[in-house]
Amino acid sequence: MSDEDDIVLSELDDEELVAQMFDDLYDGLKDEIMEATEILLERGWQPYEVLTKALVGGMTIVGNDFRDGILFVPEVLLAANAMKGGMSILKPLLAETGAPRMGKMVIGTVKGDIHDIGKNLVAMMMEGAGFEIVDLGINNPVENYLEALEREQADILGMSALLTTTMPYMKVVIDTMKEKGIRDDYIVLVGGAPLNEEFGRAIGADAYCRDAAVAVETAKDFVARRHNQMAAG
Ligand code: B1M
Repeated sequence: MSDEDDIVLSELDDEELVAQMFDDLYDGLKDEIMEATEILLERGWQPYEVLTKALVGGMTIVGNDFRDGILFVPEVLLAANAMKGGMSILKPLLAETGAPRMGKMVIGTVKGDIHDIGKNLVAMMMEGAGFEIVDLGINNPVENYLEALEREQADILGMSALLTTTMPYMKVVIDTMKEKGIRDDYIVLVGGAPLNEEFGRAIGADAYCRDAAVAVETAKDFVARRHNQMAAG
């Protein structure tokens, strides 16, 4: 039996428990994360505190190591899955307490493209960082994006493309938004392996995001800027 097996989560003090949750998230241990989430709530932690201090805190470490090439896709998917376990407990409570949300993002892979692993990772990491996600799945024509942005009153549009043949479709979506006079109502973030910053600029996106961690940081930056602009104006 390893030392890990001997740890009784309920016997740890708050600080130790949060540190243990960081480790357990990193190792993708969903049951442990769910148990620890329940324990913190029983101890009187607010759902939003558990989300930000324990789950998002742990996921930030995962995101950084993913960005730096220390963790790889399978591990990140496991960590994201463990996080989802904790989130499933917090979600109804957060809705009740009306905790502040970071913003809402509509995300989908563009028309003609069925790659969704990267998009799913972005969605999970964004959710972990406190964003509300509306996932449109794969193979989305422009109408899907526009309809969802309006219906959901979203703040951010995220588009993913993995093929050189489908990435130009992102420009079709942005150009249509311009034609309809709604382009500046949304923060538009794009990503996918064949893209780069120059492409993002050329098609009129607000930013190209190299990976899921960058997507989270970029979204946070843009939302903060928006809030500041609104406060100033
Ligand atoms: Co395909 N595929 N594939 N494929 N596939 C690639 C993309 C390819 C580069 C492989 C190769 O030839 N070396 C190549 C594209 C070549 C090109 O266009 N220049 C290719 C091809 C050709 C094809 C088919 C055409 C093959 C065929 O049928 N002849 C076909 C296309 C089908 C279609 O879409 N219409 C096809 C099909 C498939 C599978 C179905 C088998 C499978 C997809 C399964 C799935 O997604 N459910 C698949 C896979 C797995 C790949 C590779 C091997 C891996 C992609 C992946 O999941 N990476 C890929 C080769 C490669 O990229 N090395 C390849 C892991 C993922 C975590 O990374 O998606 O880059 P990524 O996401 C990152 C970032 O890019 C960023 O964050 C993510 C996380 O860090 N990001 C965003 C992504 N989206 C974002 C959105 C954002 C922000 C950031 O919004 C804000």
